Amino acid sequence: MSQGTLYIQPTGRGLFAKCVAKFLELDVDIVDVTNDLETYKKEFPLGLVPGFKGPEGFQLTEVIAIVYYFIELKGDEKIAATLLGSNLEEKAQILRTMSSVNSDLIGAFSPYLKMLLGRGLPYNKKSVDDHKHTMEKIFGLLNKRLEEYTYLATEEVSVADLYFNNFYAFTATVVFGEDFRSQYPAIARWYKTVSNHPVLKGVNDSSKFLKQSVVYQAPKKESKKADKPKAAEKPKAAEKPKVEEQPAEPKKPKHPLELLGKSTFSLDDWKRKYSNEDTRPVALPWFWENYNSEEYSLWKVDFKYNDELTLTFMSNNLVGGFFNRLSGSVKYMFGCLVVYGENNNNGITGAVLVRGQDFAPAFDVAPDWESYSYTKLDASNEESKEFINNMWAWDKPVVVDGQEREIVDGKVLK
Ligand SMILES: N[C@@H](CCC(=O)N[C@@H](CS)C(=O)NCC(=O)O)C(=O)O
Repeated sequence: MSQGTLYIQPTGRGLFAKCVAKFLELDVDIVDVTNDLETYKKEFPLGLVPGFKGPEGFQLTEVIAIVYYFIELKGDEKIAATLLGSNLEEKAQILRTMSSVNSDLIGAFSPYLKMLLGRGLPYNKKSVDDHKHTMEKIFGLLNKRLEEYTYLATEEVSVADLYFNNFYAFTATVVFGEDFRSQYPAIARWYKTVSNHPVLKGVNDSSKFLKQSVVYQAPKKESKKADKPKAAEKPKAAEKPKVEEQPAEPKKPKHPLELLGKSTFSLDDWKRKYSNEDTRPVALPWFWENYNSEEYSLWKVDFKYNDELTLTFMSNNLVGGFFNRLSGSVKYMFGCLVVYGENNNNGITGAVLVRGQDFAPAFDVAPDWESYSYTKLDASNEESKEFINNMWAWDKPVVVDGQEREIVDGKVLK
């Protein structure tokens, strides 16, 4: 019988809990909740991952509790003594290091990352500097420990080494470049040794570590004379963190597209078809039979700054945020944006149906709408039609710059 279900996102803490479960060869089912946090929250109201559900209603959150539980659950005294400590003092030192990394260090890193990348928290220089300072202090202490000892808490690789090792790789992949890491040479040395431990072997790829640390780029000043400067003058998505997580609100009481009146093509019927019927065999043929190109236009939508994207789940979250901010216009729109590629080499593209012949009145309710480019698609052109079908069915690789790229994720705007 399965020993339970571990709910994760495929990076950071979730990834770590999964690696421990695998190493211990536990019979635990792994569920990635990235795309369905709402269902996850029904059972884990804080919505924080990882979470664990064991037999008979036993439930855990908190990564430390989960990995400790897994290690004890294995029932192998030798493994438990090595990973969790073999006497009172060792046990306490390991727990202390785990706790400090998880709360002090990651507690500073998490808002730092969000502010720096403009993903979810407004940029605040003082706060970013404070968080960086906290992290430098902790990195400094850990580095000092590793100048004198081989491992962080005991004389062997403990769970604290493994946990910090995995976190270190994450920071090195998303923000901290060689310039930051080289300040802590003992940690860099230790990283190489510990990343070969069976729990982590092959999990993180140091060839993906950044050379240069990511720095925040202040938004460019907007042109004074126009309320809506041209796309080229607009700041990039990552430079507009202040508006990143604000919900979209229609600026005027009436949406401008309301003026176009009621259409003969029923967008609601289409959304129902799309949601309830098989996409290729039923929904798409219905769409092309009923679509009215005078009432609605079709757009290829591309994120302009694909080279700034890092982890695919973060790209997908970016799309989710964009769609949330489009909520003021969603009754005039339908579409899908997909994420193609892999971590540190991915992009966002898609196809969107919009009431009227212009994309702007629908999209401009989202403060970050100019981070995307919009190309009108001609529904009488077979190639365009094929692109739209592929984006909405999202079951085949997408061709980008002549290359086939796998679609890894996506979101529906409806
Ligand atoms: N204290 C919790 C924190 C878990 C946590 O913050 N997880 C992140 C992912 S690593 C998360 O779920 N973030 C989503 C959110 O903050 O809503 C633990 O250590 O397990």
